[in-house]
Amino acid sequence: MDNIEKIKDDALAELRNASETEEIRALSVRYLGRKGVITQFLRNISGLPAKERPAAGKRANEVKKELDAAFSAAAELLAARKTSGDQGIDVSLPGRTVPRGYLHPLTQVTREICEIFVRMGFDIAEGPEVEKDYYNFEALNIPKDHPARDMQDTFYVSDNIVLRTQTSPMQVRTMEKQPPPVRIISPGKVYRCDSDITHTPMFSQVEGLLVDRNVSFGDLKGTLTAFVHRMFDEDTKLRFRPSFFPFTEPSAEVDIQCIMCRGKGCRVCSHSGWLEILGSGMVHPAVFENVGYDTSRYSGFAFGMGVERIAMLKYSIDDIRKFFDNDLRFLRQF
Ligand code: 2U9
Repeated sequence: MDNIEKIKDDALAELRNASETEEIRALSVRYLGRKGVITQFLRNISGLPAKERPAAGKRANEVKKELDAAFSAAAELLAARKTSGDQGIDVSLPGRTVPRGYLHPLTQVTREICEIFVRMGFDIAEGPEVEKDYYNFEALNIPKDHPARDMQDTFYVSDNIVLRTQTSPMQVRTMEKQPPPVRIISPGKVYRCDSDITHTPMFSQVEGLLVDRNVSFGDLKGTLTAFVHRMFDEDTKLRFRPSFFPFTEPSAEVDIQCIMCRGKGCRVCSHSGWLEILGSGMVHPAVFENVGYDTSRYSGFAFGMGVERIAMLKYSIDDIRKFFDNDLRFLRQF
C-alpha cells in the first residue's frame, strides 16, 4: 500500500516540474501507459498475500484515475496560458474597447435633410447613377447645345449614357410611372468634371419635386422656408433671388442670412451677409409634356441642393475634400 502512495507522490512531484505539454504527455505514458508504473503495480498484485489484494487493487485504480485527472488539468492549464500569453489572464485589467463606427457626416446630413421632407409627406425615390442622356438632359429640357452637356462638364460612359449630373432623372422616371399627385425627394451621388476647394467630381444632392393641382410659387416658398428653419435656426432669414434653370420657370435661388456673422458680412459670405444654399422653381411645362402630364390641370415646384455645401456651412468646414480624405481625425468629430 505504501508503494502505491509513493508512486502517486512521485508522479505529482514530477508533474509540478513539467513546463511543456510534451513532458506531461511523457509522464502520462510512463505512469498510466500499457507498460506504465501503475500497470506494473496492478500486475504484481497477484504476488501479494490474498487478503491484501482487493484493497491494493482498489487503491491502485483510484490513484490511476487521480493521476489521469491531474495530467489532463495540467495540460489544459498550459494550453490556456499559451493562448493568453505566459502570464495567463489578468482578470483585473479593464477590457479592451472595440472601436465604434460612425455614419459619415454626409450620410448624417443627407438623412437629416430627407427626414425634414419625409415629415412633410414626401417619399424618397432613389435610382441609377449611370443614366441615359434622355433622363439626365433631354427630358429636363436641357438643350443639345447647353454647356452642362459639354465633355468638360459631364462624364460620358458612351454616346447616350452619362454619370448623372443631378438626381432629377429619378424624378422624371417617377413621373413617367405614376400620375399626379407626386411628392418625392431624391437623395444621391452625382458627378461633374470639376475639382477645387468647393467642388469634387462626385458630390451628393437632395432634389425635391411636388406636382398637384393648384401648386403655386407660394407653396414653394412656404415649403423651403419651413425646411431652412428646421435645418438651421427657426429665426434664420431667407431670400428668394430670381435665377434661371432650363427645367424650371420661373426659377429662384435661395439664400440664407450668413450663419457665421448673422448678416453683418464676413469672409464666409464674401461680405455680402448672404449664403446661397439651394436652387428652385416651378417645373417647366416642357418637362411635364415630356412625361405626359396635362399642363392645364397640374403645376409643380422643384428644388435642388448640394449636401456638401449644406454640411460645410452647418459645421464650418472650409475644404470640401476633407469629406473624401478619410482622415479619421476629421471624421471622428461628427
Ligand atoms: C424635375 C424638374 C425640375 C431641380 C432643381 C435646382 C433648381 C438647383 C442645384 C443646387 C446646387 C444643383 O447641387 S447643385 O449644384 N440645383 O439649383 N435643382 S431646381 O429641378 C427639377 C428637378 C426635377 C423633374
